[in-house]
Amino acid sequence: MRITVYLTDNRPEPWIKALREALPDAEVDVWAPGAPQADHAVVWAPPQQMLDEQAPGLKTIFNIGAGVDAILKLKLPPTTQLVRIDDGGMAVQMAEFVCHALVRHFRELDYYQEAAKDGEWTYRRPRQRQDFPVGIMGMGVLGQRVAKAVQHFEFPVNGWSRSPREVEGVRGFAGEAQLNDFLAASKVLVCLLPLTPDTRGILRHDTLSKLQFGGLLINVARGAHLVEDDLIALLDSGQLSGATLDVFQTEPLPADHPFWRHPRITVTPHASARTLRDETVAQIAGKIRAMDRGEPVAGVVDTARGY
Ligand code: NDP
Ligand code: OXD
Repeated sequence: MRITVYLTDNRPEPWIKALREALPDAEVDVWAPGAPQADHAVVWAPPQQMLDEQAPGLKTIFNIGAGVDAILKLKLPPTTQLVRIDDGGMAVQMAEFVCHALVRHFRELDYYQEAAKDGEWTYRRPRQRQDFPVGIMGMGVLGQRVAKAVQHFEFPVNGWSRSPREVEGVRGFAGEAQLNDFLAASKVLVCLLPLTPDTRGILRHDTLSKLQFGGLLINVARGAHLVEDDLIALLDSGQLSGATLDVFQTEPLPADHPFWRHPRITVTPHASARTLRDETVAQIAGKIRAMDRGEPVAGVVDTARGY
């Protein structure tokens, strides 16, 4: 078995070493033009040339992230399966990140931090968590893990997905028809949708303004879900009271972008859930072994659906 590796923004050597250790029978090498035909490719943002050259015999493309929007911009070999990382240690990171943003906002920790700078011993009136229902857009692998974590803090949780999903303790909404009801039932909005033609620009004035007044946006999915100017207008009018943004239309976020300096926006550098090499390699190796046994694997992308 041969595996070819191409990882934009990652040093390939540690990945190749880890893949060789996990799959001792495999020949694993970095891809370069003219590389021999491989059975599987392990990639992040590969060049089109790699996919074209490898197309004839390539069985699987393993994308080392959960989101496949970038690779779906390329022309994929028609007979090759695209498999994404499902969880791989990202779900717990996402749960930590979202809970941190939520609790920081709900408990007004920024207020206390500012007061402490001046040595001020001062209280805010306690808020009711019932007044802060959390709406999670995208109830997949990550959204469900986030819902579970948020429930531990006893916030009401709403979930929105494409098809109806029953998740314990979560009020479920599905499809376009229930989007407005979902938004109206939520004050904190967490975006964990894949980026597809249906979800691009979904965080815009007319959707965000349906949230309960003074809401918080946490976008940890993709920058292109958000219409950036609409967010600034809603924050400046007070309709929204804050936003924690981990993903942006342009990454890295340009130094002169207004988000950096907006008093009610927190920026993190696409760091809410990092790809973890050991977990990812173990998952890929497990999937290759399962496929060799003829078993189905999780995370196979429906390219027509876009996720
Ligand atoms: P999944 O594929 O497991 O879940 C996607 C969810 O979105 C599903 O519940 C799906 O509905 C729902 N969905 C898709 N399209 C629509 C639609 N048009 N309307 C309503 N709901 C829709 O993905 P993951 O949970 O693994 O990951 C989600 C995204 O998080 C990734 O695509 C990626 O962009 C982002 N991400 C960001 C990271 C970061 O560091 N910031 C790290 C990792 C991922 P249904 O259940 O009906 O299929
Ligand atoms: C991913 C990401 O999709 O890191 O995995 O954004």
